[in-house]
Amino acid sequence: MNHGPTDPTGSPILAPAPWHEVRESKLRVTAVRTFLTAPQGCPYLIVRVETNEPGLYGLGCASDPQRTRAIRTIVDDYLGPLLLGRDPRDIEDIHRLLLNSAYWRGGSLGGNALAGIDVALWDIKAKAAGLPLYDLLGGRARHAATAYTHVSGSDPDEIAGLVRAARDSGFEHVRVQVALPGADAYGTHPSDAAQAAAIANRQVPWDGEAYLRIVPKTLIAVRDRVGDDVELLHDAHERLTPAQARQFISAVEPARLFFLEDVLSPEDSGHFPHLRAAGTVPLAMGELFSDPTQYLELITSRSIDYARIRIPTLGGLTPARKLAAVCEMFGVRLAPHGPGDVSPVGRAATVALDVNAPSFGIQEAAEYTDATKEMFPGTISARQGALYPVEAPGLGVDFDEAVARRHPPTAPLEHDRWALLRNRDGSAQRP
Ligand code: GCO
Ligand code: MG
Repeated sequence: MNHGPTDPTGSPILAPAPWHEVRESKLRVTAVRTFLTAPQGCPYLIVRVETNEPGLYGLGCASDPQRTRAIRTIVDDYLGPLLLGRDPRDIEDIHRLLLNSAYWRGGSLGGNALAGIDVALWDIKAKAAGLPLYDLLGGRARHAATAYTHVSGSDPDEIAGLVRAARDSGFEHVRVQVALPGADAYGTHPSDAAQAAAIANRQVPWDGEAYLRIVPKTLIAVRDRVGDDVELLHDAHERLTPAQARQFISAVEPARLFFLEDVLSPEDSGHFPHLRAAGTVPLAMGELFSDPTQYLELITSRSIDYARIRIPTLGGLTPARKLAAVCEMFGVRLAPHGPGDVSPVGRAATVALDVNAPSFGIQEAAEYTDATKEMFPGTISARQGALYPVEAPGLGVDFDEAVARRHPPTAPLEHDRWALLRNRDGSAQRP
Protein backbone atom coordinates (compact mmCIF):
# COMPACT_ATOMS: atom_id res chain seq x y z
CA MET A 1 0.00 0.00 0.00
CA ASN A 2 1.25 3.48 -0.84
CA HIS A 3 1.70 5.80 2.16
CA GLY A 4 3.30 8.59 0.15
CA PRO A 5 1.71 11.86 -0.89
CA THR A 6 -1.26 11.74 -3.27
CA ASP A 7 -2.84 14.25 -5.64
CA PRO A 8 -6.51 15.33 -5.28
CA THR A 9 -7.65 12.24 -7.19
CA GLY A 10 -5.85 9.99 -4.76
CA SER A 11 -3.08 9.02 -7.22
CA PRO A 12 0.42 8.91 -5.83
CA ILE A 13 2.68 11.85 -6.70
CA LEU A 14 6.47 11.87 -6.83
CA ALA A 15 7.84 12.73 -3.44
CA PRO A 16 11.45 13.40 -2.44
CA ALA A 17 11.70 10.14 -0.49
CA PRO A 18 12.16 6.81 -2.34
CA TRP A 19 9.60 7.71 -4.94
CA HIS A 20 10.43 4.77 -7.15
CA GLU A 21 8.30 2.85 -4.64
CA VAL A 22 5.14 4.31 -6.20
CA ARG A 23 5.67 2.43 -9.48
CA GLU A 24 3.25 -0.38 -10.00
CA SER A 25 5.81 -2.75 -11.49
CA LYS A 26 8.78 -3.50 -9.33
CA LEU A 27 11.69 -3.72 -11.73
CA ARG A 28 14.84 -3.56 -9.66
CA VAL A 29 18.62 -3.69 -10.09
CA THR A 30 19.87 -6.89 -8.47
CA ALA A 31 23.60 -6.85 -9.36
CA VAL A 32 26.26 -4.74 -11.02
CA ARG A 33 29.17 -6.75 -12.37
CA THR A 34 32.39 -5.67 -14.06
CA PHE A 35 34.67 -7.53 -16.49
CA LEU A 36 38.22 -6.68 -17.49
CA THR A 37 39.22 -8.20 -20.80
CA ALA A 38 41.57 -7.41 -23.69
CA PRO A 39 40.59 -8.98 -27.03
CA GLN A 40 41.80 -5.87 -28.84
CA GLY A 41 45.16 -5.61 -27.02
CA CYS A 42 44.01 -2.64 -24.94
CA PRO A 43 41.94 -3.32 -21.81
CA TYR A 44 38.13 -3.08 -21.95
CA LEU A 45 36.05 -2.64 -18.82
CA ILE A 46 32.53 -3.93 -19.42
CA VAL A 47 29.70 -3.31 -16.95
CA ARG A 48 26.69 -5.60 -16.70
CA VAL A 49 23.67 -4.37 -14.75
CA GLU A 50 21.28 -7.18 -13.84
CA THR A 51 17.64 -6.95 -12.84
CA ASN A 52 15.04 -9.06 -11.07
CA GLU A 53 13.31 -9.69 -14.40
CA PRO A 54 14.67 -13.00 -15.74
CA GLY A 55 16.98 -12.45 -18.69
CA LEU A 56 16.78 -8.64 -18.54
CA TYR A 57 20.21 -7.03 -18.17
CA GLY A 58 22.10 -4.13 -19.71
CA LEU A 59 25.70 -3.68 -20.87
CA GLY A 60 27.90 -0.61 -20.66
CA CYS A 61 31.45 0.32 -21.66
CA ALA A 62 33.68 1.97 -19.03
CA SER A 63 36.90 1.62 -21.00
CA ASP A 64 39.55 4.23 -20.30
CA PRO A 65 42.61 2.15 -21.20
CA GLN A 66 44.96 4.30 -19.13
CA ARG A 67 43.21 3.90 -15.75
CA THR A 68 41.09 0.78 -16.17
CA ARG A 69 41.52 -0.76 -12.74
CA ALA A 70 40.76 2.48 -10.92
CA ILE A 71 37.49 2.76 -12.84
CA ARG A 72 36.62 -0.80 -11.94
CA THR A 73 37.05 0.08 -8.28
CA ILE A 74 34.72 3.08 -8.64
CA VAL A 75 32.02 0.88 -10.16
CA ASP A 76 32.51 -2.09 -7.83
CA ASP A 77 32.97 -0.25 -4.55
CA TYR A 78 31.01 2.98 -4.95
CA LEU A 79 28.49 3.23 -7.80
CA GLY A 80 27.32 -0.40 -7.99
CA PRO A 81 26.21 -0.58 -4.34
CA LEU A 82 24.30 2.72 -4.74
CA LEU A 83 22.40 1.24 -7.67
CA LEU A 84 21.22 -1.97 -6.01
CA GLY A 85 17.48 -2.09 -5.41
CA ARG A 86 16.74 0.94 -7.62
CA ASP A 87 14.41 0.97 -10.58
CA PRO A 88 16.74 0.90 -13.62
CA ARG A 89 14.21 2.91 -15.64
CA ASP A 90 14.88 6.07 -13.59
CA ILE A 91 17.95 6.96 -15.64
CA GLU A 92 17.94 10.72 -15.10
CA ASP A 93 17.52 10.33 -11.35
CA ILE A 94 20.18 7.64 -11.08
CA HIS A 95 22.59 9.63 -13.22
CA ARG A 96 22.29 12.69 -11.00
CA LEU A 97 22.52 10.57 -7.87
CA LEU A 98 25.71 8.80 -8.96
CA LEU A 99 27.25 12.03 -10.22
CA ASN A 100 26.51 13.85 -6.96
CA SER A 101 27.76 10.95 -4.87
CA ALA A 102 31.40 11.86 -5.58
CA TYR A 103 30.83 15.49 -4.53
CA TRP A 104 34.13 16.37 -6.24
CA ARG A 105 33.69 15.96 -9.97
CA GLY A 106 34.95 12.80 -11.48
CA GLY A 107 37.12 13.53 -14.55
CA SER A 108 37.67 10.67 -16.99
CA LEU A 109 37.64 8.05 -14.20
CA GLY A 110 34.30 9.17 -12.84
CA GLY A 111 32.96 9.68 -16.35
CA ASN A 112 33.82 6.18 -17.51
CA ALA A 113 32.43 4.57 -14.36
CA LEU A 114 29.22 6.53 -14.75
CA ALA A 115 29.02 5.78 -18.48
CA GLY A 116 29.39 2.05 -17.89
CA ILE A 117 26.26 2.14 -15.75
CA ASP A 118 24.40 4.77 -17.75
CA VAL A 119 24.67 2.93 -21.06
CA ALA A 120 23.66 -0.33 -19.37
CA LEU A 121 20.51 1.38 -18.04
CA TRP A 122 19.64 2.65 -21.54
CA ASP A 123 20.19 -0.88 -22.84
CA ILE A 124 17.78 -2.23 -20.21
CA LYS A 125 15.18 0.44 -20.95
CA ALA A 126 15.29 -0.20 -24.69
CA LYS A 127 15.17 -3.98 -24.25
CA ALA A 128 12.21 -3.66 -21.87
CA ALA A 129 10.47 -1.46 -24.46
CA GLY A 130 11.34 -3.91 -27.24
CA LEU A 131 13.00 -1.12 -29.24
CA PRO A 132 16.43 -0.60 -30.78
CA LEU A 133 18.11 2.09 -28.68
CA TYR A 134 18.08 4.72 -31.44
CA ASP A 135 14.30 4.32 -31.59
CA LEU A 136 13.95 4.95 -27.90
CA LEU A 137 16.07 8.10 -28.24
CA GLY A 138 13.55 9.53 -30.69
CA GLY A 139 14.10 7.54 -33.86
CA ARG A 140 16.29 7.96 -36.88
CA ALA A 141 17.52 11.20 -38.37
CA ARG A 142 19.58 9.10 -40.82
CA HIS A 143 19.88 5.44 -41.69
CA ALA A 144 23.60 5.06 -40.88
CA ALA A 145 26.58 6.93 -39.45
CA THR A 146 29.13 7.97 -42.07
CA ALA A 147 32.50 6.82 -40.80
CA TYR A 148 36.19 7.49 -41.32
CA THR A 149 39.03 5.03 -41.25
CA HIS A 150 42.76 5.48 -40.56
CA VAL A 151 45.89 5.30 -42.70
CA SER A 152 49.46 6.38 -41.99
CA GLY A 153 52.86 6.51 -43.63
CA SER A 154 55.73 8.80 -44.46
CA ASP A 155 55.93 8.99 -48.22
CA PRO A 156 53.09 10.78 -50.11
CA ASP A 157 52.96 8.07 -52.81
CA GLU A 158 52.67 5.33 -50.21
CA ILE A 159 50.01 7.24 -48.24
CA ALA A 160 48.06 8.08 -51.41
CA GLY A 161 47.97 4.36 -52.25
CA LEU A 162 46.53 3.59 -48.82
CA VAL A 163 43.94 6.37 -49.14
CA ARG A 164 42.86 5.02 -52.54
CA ALA A 165 42.58 1.50 -51.11
CA ALA A 166 40.41 2.81 -48.25
CA ARG A 167 38.33 4.74 -50.79
CA ASP A 168 37.90 1.57 -52.86
CA SER A 169 36.70 -0.31 -49.78
CA GLY A 170 33.89 2.25 -49.39
CA PHE A 171 35.31 4.94 -47.08
CA GLU A 172 34.81 8.48 -48.39
CA HIS A 173 36.60 9.86 -45.31
CA VAL A 174 40.14 8.86 -44.37
CA ARG A 175 42.28 10.09 -41.47
CA VAL A 176 45.90 10.49 -42.52
CA GLN A 177 48.75 10.47 -39.97
CA VAL A 178 52.28 11.20 -41.11
CA ALA A 179 55.42 9.50 -39.75
CA LEU A 180 58.44 11.73 -39.12
CA PRO A 181 62.10 10.66 -39.44
CA GLY A 182 63.65 10.44 -35.98
CA ALA A 183 60.62 11.85 -34.19
CA ASP A 184 57.42 10.53 -32.71
CA ALA A 185 54.15 11.14 -34.49
CA TYR A 186 50.79 10.00 -33.13
CA GLY A 187 48.93 7.30 -35.04
CA THR A 188 51.74 6.11 -37.29
CA HIS A 189 52.97 2.56 -37.63
CA PRO A 190 56.39 2.53 -39.30
CA SER A 191 57.03 -0.63 -41.32
CA ASP A 192 60.68 -0.58 -40.26
CA ALA A 193 60.74 -2.78 -37.13
CA ALA A 194 63.58 -0.92 -35.41
CA GLN A 195 61.88 2.44 -35.90
CA ALA A 196 58.54 1.05 -34.76
CA ALA A 197 60.14 -0.36 -31.59
CA ALA A 198 61.95 2.92 -30.91
CA ILE A 199 58.65 4.81 -31.12
CA ALA A 200 56.81 2.24 -29.00
CA ASN A 201 59.54 2.42 -26.36
CA ARG A 202 59.52 6.22 -26.44
CA GLN A 203 63.18 6.40 -27.50
CA VAL A 204 62.40 9.10 -30.04
CA PRO A 205 61.25 12.56 -29.01
CA TRP A 206 58.34 14.72 -30.04
CA ASP A 207 59.51 17.45 -32.42
CA GLY A 208 56.96 20.21 -33.05
CA GLU A 209 59.18 22.02 -35.57
CA ALA A 210 59.66 18.89 -37.69
CA TYR A 211 55.93 18.29 -37.48
CA LEU A 212 55.26 21.78 -38.85
CA ARG A 213 57.87 21.42 -41.58
CA ILE A 214 56.78 17.99 -42.81
CA VAL A 215 53.14 17.18 -42.03
CA PRO A 216 51.29 20.00 -43.87
CA LYS A 217 53.51 19.51 -46.94
CA THR A 218 52.88 15.77 -46.94
CA LEU A 219 49.12 16.20 -46.56
CA ILE A 220 49.11 18.62 -49.51
CA ALA A 221 51.15 16.17 -51.59
CA VAL A 222 48.68 13.41 -50.72
CA ARG A 223 45.77 15.63 -51.76
CA ASP A 224 47.49 16.31 -55.11
CA ARG A 225 47.80 12.59 -55.70
CA VAL A 226 44.34 11.40 -54.61
CA GLY A 227 42.24 14.16 -56.17
CA ASP A 228 39.06 15.59 -54.75
CA ASP A 229 36.64 12.72 -54.40
CA VAL A 230 37.84 11.65 -50.96
CA GLU A 231 37.85 13.60 -47.70
CA LEU A 232 41.08 13.75 -45.69
CA LEU A 233 41.21 14.24 -41.91
CA HIS A 234 44.14 14.69 -39.54
CA ASP A 235 44.56 14.31 -35.75
CA ALA A 236 47.14 16.59 -34.10
CA HIS A 237 46.50 14.78 -30.80
CA GLU A 238 46.62 17.91 -28.61
CA ARG A 239 50.36 18.36 -29.14
CA LEU A 240 50.84 21.76 -30.77
CA THR A 241 51.40 25.04 -29.01
CA PRO A 242 48.89 27.80 -29.87
CA ALA A 243 51.46 29.47 -32.16
CA GLN A 244 52.24 26.18 -33.91
CA ALA A 245 48.52 25.49 -34.29
CA ARG A 246 48.03 28.80 -36.14
CA GLN A 247 51.00 28.04 -38.41
CA PHE A 248 49.77 24.51 -39.07
CA ILE A 249 46.25 25.69 -39.99
CA SER A 250 47.62 28.28 -42.39
CA ALA A 251 50.14 25.90 -44.00
CA VAL A 252 47.75 22.97 -44.43
CA GLU A 253 45.02 24.97 -46.18
CA PRO A 254 45.70 23.60 -49.73
CA ALA A 255 45.14 20.03 -48.47
CA ARG A 256 41.44 20.94 -48.01
CA LEU A 257 41.02 18.85 -44.85
CA PHE A 258 37.56 17.69 -43.79
CA PHE A 259 38.69 18.53 -40.27
CA LEU A 260 41.74 18.97 -38.11
CA GLU A 261 41.32 17.21 -34.78
CA ASP A 262 42.47 18.29 -31.31
CA VAL A 263 45.06 20.77 -32.49
CA LEU A 264 45.43 22.11 -28.91
CA SER A 265 45.41 20.54 -25.47
CA PRO A 266 42.29 21.16 -23.35
CA GLU A 267 44.26 23.57 -21.17
CA ASP A 268 44.90 25.79 -24.21
CA SER A 269 41.36 25.71 -25.52
CA GLY A 270 40.93 29.43 -24.78
CA HIS A 271 43.04 29.97 -27.91
CA PHE A 272 40.46 28.42 -30.24
CA PRO A 273 38.68 31.68 -31.14
CA HIS A 274 42.04 33.04 -32.38
CA LEU A 275 42.63 30.07 -34.66
CA ARG A 276 39.79 31.10 -36.96
CA ALA A 277 41.86 33.89 -38.45
CA ALA A 278 44.61 31.45 -39.47
CA GLY A 279 42.59 29.55 -42.06
CA THR A 280 39.35 27.88 -43.05
CA VAL A 281 40.19 24.30 -41.97
CA PRO A 282 37.21 22.96 -39.95
CA LEU A 283 38.24 22.31 -36.35
CA ALA A 284 37.28 19.31 -34.20
CA MET A 285 37.98 19.36 -30.47
CA GLY A 286 37.27 17.60 -27.24
CA GLU A 287 38.22 13.94 -27.06
CA LEU A 288 39.84 14.62 -23.67
CA PHE A 289 36.84 16.47 -22.21
CA SER A 290 35.10 14.55 -19.45
CA ASP A 291 32.32 17.03 -18.69
CA PRO A 292 29.86 18.38 -21.27
CA THR A 293 30.22 21.90 -19.89
CA GLN A 294 33.85 21.94 -21.11
CA TYR A 295 32.51 22.25 -24.67
CA LEU A 296 30.08 25.06 -24.02
CA GLU A 297 32.34 28.08 -24.51
CA LEU A 298 33.76 26.58 -27.72
CA ILE A 299 30.31 25.76 -29.07
CA THR A 300 28.52 28.97 -28.16
CA SER A 301 31.40 31.12 -29.47
CA ARG A 302 31.32 29.05 -32.68
CA SER A 303 35.07 28.45 -32.35
CA ILE A 304 34.88 24.77 -33.34
CA ASP A 305 33.00 22.91 -36.07
CA TYR A 306 32.95 19.41 -34.57
CA ALA A 307 32.59 18.31 -30.94
CA ARG A 308 34.81 15.29 -30.58
CA ILE A 309 32.90 13.37 -27.93
CA ARG A 310 33.83 10.07 -26.30
CA ILE A 311 30.65 8.66 -24.77
CA PRO A 312 32.46 6.56 -22.12
CA THR A 313 34.55 9.52 -20.95
CA LEU A 314 31.63 11.96 -20.93
CA GLY A 315 29.56 9.88 -18.52
CA GLY A 316 27.37 8.06 -21.02
CA LEU A 317 24.43 8.72 -23.28
CA THR A 318 22.52 10.85 -20.78
CA PRO A 319 24.96 13.79 -20.93
CA ALA A 320 26.00 13.08 -24.53
CA ARG A 321 22.49 13.47 -25.93
CA LYS A 322 22.09 16.79 -24.10
CA LEU A 323 25.35 17.98 -25.60
CA ALA A 324 24.18 16.78 -29.02
CA ALA A 325 21.12 19.01 -28.63
CA VAL A 326 23.29 22.03 -27.73
CA CYS A 327 25.43 21.34 -30.81
CA GLU A 328 22.29 21.26 -32.93
CA MET A 329 21.22 24.69 -31.65
CA PHE A 330 24.60 26.21 -32.46
CA GLY A 331 25.33 24.58 -35.79
CA VAL A 332 28.20 22.44 -34.48
CA ARG A 333 28.40 18.78 -35.56
CA LEU A 334 29.30 15.69 -33.53
CA ALA A 335 32.41 13.69 -34.42
CA PRO A 336 32.29 10.83 -31.88
CA HIS A 337 35.45 9.04 -30.85
CA GLY A 338 35.71 5.43 -32.01
CA PRO A 339 39.24 4.00 -31.88
CA GLY A 340 39.82 0.38 -30.89
CA ASP A 341 39.82 1.31 -27.21
CA VAL A 342 36.07 2.03 -27.30
CA SER A 343 34.53 -1.46 -27.03
CA PRO A 344 31.74 -2.70 -29.32
CA VAL A 345 29.32 -1.92 -26.46
CA GLY A 346 30.53 1.70 -26.43
CA ARG A 347 30.36 1.78 -30.22
CA ALA A 348 26.76 0.54 -30.28
CA ALA A 349 25.72 3.31 -27.86
CA THR A 350 27.58 5.86 -29.97
CA VAL A 351 25.98 4.68 -33.21
CA ALA A 352 22.52 4.87 -31.61
CA LEU A 353 23.16 8.56 -30.91
CA ASP A 354 24.73 9.10 -34.33
CA VAL A 355 21.69 7.93 -36.24
CA ASN A 356 19.33 9.78 -33.90
CA ALA A 357 21.02 13.18 -33.47
CA PRO A 358 20.46 15.80 -36.19
CA SER A 359 23.83 17.32 -35.15
CA PHE A 360 25.79 14.18 -36.06
CA GLY A 361 28.63 14.81 -38.50
CA ILE A 362 31.10 11.92 -38.77
CA GLN A 363 32.06 8.81 -36.79
CA GLU A 364 35.54 7.39 -36.23
CA ALA A 365 35.54 3.64 -36.96
CA ALA A 366 38.58 1.57 -36.07
CA GLU A 367 38.55 -2.09 -37.10
CA TYR A 368 38.00 -4.72 -34.45
CA THR A 369 39.95 -7.97 -34.15
CA ASP A 370 38.28 -11.35 -34.71
CA ALA A 371 38.58 -12.02 -30.97
CA THR A 372 36.69 -8.81 -30.20
CA LYS A 373 33.93 -9.68 -32.65
CA GLU A 374 33.62 -13.16 -31.18
CA MET A 375 33.37 -11.76 -27.64
CA PHE A 376 30.72 -9.20 -28.57
CA PRO A 377 28.08 -10.82 -30.80
CA GLY A 378 26.40 -8.09 -32.83
CA THR A 379 29.55 -5.90 -33.03
CA ILE A 380 28.99 -3.08 -35.50
CA SER A 381 31.67 -3.05 -38.21
CA ALA A 382 31.88 -0.58 -41.06
CA ARG A 383 30.03 -1.46 -44.27
CA GLN A 384 30.78 0.68 -47.30
CA GLY A 385 32.24 3.42 -45.08
CA ALA A 386 29.29 3.59 -42.68
CA LEU A 387 28.12 2.12 -39.37
CA TYR A 388 24.58 0.75 -39.23
CA PRO A 389 22.79 0.17 -35.93
CA VAL A 390 21.74 -3.38 -35.12
CA GLU A 391 17.99 -3.86 -35.52
CA ALA A 392 17.45 -5.61 -32.18
CA PRO A 393 16.02 -4.32 -28.90
CA GLY A 394 18.53 -2.36 -26.81
CA LEU A 395 22.12 -1.84 -27.94
CA GLY A 396 21.90 -4.95 -30.09
CA VAL A 397 25.32 -6.10 -28.85
CA ASP A 398 25.92 -8.91 -26.39
CA PHE A 399 28.92 -10.00 -24.34
CA ASP A 400 30.25 -13.55 -24.04
CA GLU A 401 31.83 -13.95 -20.62
CA ALA A 402 33.45 -17.27 -21.47
CA VAL A 403 35.27 -15.74 -24.45
CA ALA A 404 36.25 -12.78 -22.25
CA ARG A 405 37.99 -15.10 -19.80
CA ARG A 406 40.16 -16.38 -22.63
CA HIS A 407 41.52 -12.85 -23.27
CA PRO A 408 42.80 -11.51 -19.95
CA PRO A 409 44.61 -8.16 -20.04
CA THR A 410 48.39 -8.15 -19.83
CA ALA A 411 49.86 -7.51 -16.41
CA PRO A 412 50.84 -4.89 -15.48
CA LEU A 413 48.40 -2.85 -17.53
CA GLU A 414 50.09 -0.42 -19.87
CA HIS A 415 49.36 3.02 -18.48
CA ASP A 416 52.36 5.21 -19.15
CA ARG A 417 52.72 5.48 -22.91
CA TRP A 418 51.72 9.15 -22.99
CA ALA A 419 53.79 10.05 -19.93
CA LEU A 420 57.05 8.83 -21.44
CA LEU A 421 57.01 11.06 -24.50
CA ARG A 422 59.64 13.82 -24.29
CA ASN A 423 60.46 16.93 -26.29
CA ARG A 424 63.88 17.24 -27.88
CA ASP A 425 65.15 19.24 -24.91
CA GLY A 426 64.13 16.43 -22.55
CA SER A 427 61.03 18.09 -21.13
CA ALA A 428 57.77 16.15 -20.89
CA GLN A 429 55.44 16.47 -23.90
CA ARG A 430 51.87 17.19 -22.88
CA PRO A 431 49.19 15.67 -25.11
C1 GCO B 1 41.72 9.03 -31.77
C2 GCO B 1 42.47 9.10 -30.49
C3 GCO B 1 42.83 7.82 -29.80
C4 GCO B 1 43.46 8.04 -28.44
C5 GCO B 1 43.26 6.87 -27.55
C6 GCO B 1 43.80 7.07 -26.15
O1 GCO B 1 41.41 7.94 -32.22
O2 GCO B 1 41.42 10.09 -32.28
O3 GCO B 1 43.27 10.19 -30.38
O4 GCO B 1 43.55 6.93 -30.55
O5 GCO B 1 44.81 8.34 -28.56
O6 GCO B 1 41.90 6.59 -27.50
O7 GCO B 1 43.54 5.96 -25.34
MG1 MG C 1 42.15 11.81 -31.40
